[in-house]
Amino acid sequence: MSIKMISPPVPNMPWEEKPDGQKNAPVWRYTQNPIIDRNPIENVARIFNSAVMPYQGAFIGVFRAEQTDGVPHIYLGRSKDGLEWVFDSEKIPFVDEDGNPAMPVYAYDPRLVMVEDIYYIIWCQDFYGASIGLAQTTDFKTFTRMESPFIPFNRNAVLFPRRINGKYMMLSRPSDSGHTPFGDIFLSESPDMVYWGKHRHVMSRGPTWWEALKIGGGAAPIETSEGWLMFYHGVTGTCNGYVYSIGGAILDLEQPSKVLYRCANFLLTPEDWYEERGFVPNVCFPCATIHDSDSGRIAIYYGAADSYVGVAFCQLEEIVEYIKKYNKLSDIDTSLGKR
Ligand code: BMA
Repeated sequence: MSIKMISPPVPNMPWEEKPDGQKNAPVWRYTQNPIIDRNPIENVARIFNSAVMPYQGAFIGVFRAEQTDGVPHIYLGRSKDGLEWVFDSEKIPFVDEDGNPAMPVYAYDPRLVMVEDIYYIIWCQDFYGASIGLAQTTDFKTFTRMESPFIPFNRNAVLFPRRINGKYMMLSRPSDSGHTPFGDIFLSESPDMVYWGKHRHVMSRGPTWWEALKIGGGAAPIETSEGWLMFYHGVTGTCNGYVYSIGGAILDLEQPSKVLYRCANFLLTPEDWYEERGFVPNVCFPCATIHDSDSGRIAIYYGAADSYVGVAFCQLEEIVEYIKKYNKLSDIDTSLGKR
């Protein structure tokens, strides 16, 4: 392989070979999708938009669980193969720094990222308006809330898996208090995971139509020899509502507010029944990947129609080539993102 993934090998990651006759982007769905059905546990109606990662030879994840009262919270799940998941019966019991219970009012679209042996959960929560929640754990038993990185309104935050030039890096999408008919991806840095600043603009919505309305961070970027491979979501507005697709871009390794390549085509768009039909139809919403540096295999975990979790596969070299082949950048994307 000429393109390298700079991360540990995960030889037991879930995988299915590319089917014959694959057209368009080299991303293919797991044949047993969706991997999580409706009403997966008591008091939870749907699990979607969730993040997973390797842990102690198996897999662990934080799951957006829409409870039967309609309020989303985060539940922990474990899996031997990354496909069949067993969930805790209660939501994650967050505590504050003194160990006292500190539950968010609601919590949705969690991401899970390890930086220097600490696992961080990043999600959207109420902070007198929708904003970003942050917590850390080292053992998946005690989950300690941290300071909110940003004031409202903000969504779709995800951390980079390592510091860059000594700083923690977080992507996010400033928004409004509702369903946000606009939105670009921004980058913020922190020396300590408490104070966030040096904000930079990364990417604008559009120019191509599938992502014309808004874009937002998805999975934690994957470090590769070509740059940070980022799977994100892009939204188009139709006369029948928003449609969420998965896009791909490659960011500069040392200055990730600079976009090196950005694919003009979507990589995955709602096509199958569990993506087109559900609580919110036509949503493919990526939140995590599991990837193996030895084989270059990547499994993308995405929420489908705000009702299910789906998995799609791709191969590093093929996906990078596809992103480069259909690369279309604006001056705003390639600049440092500072005005
Ligand atoms: C966004 C978020 C996502 C959701 C999407 C489609 O604003 O709330 O959680 O998947 O809308 O409903």
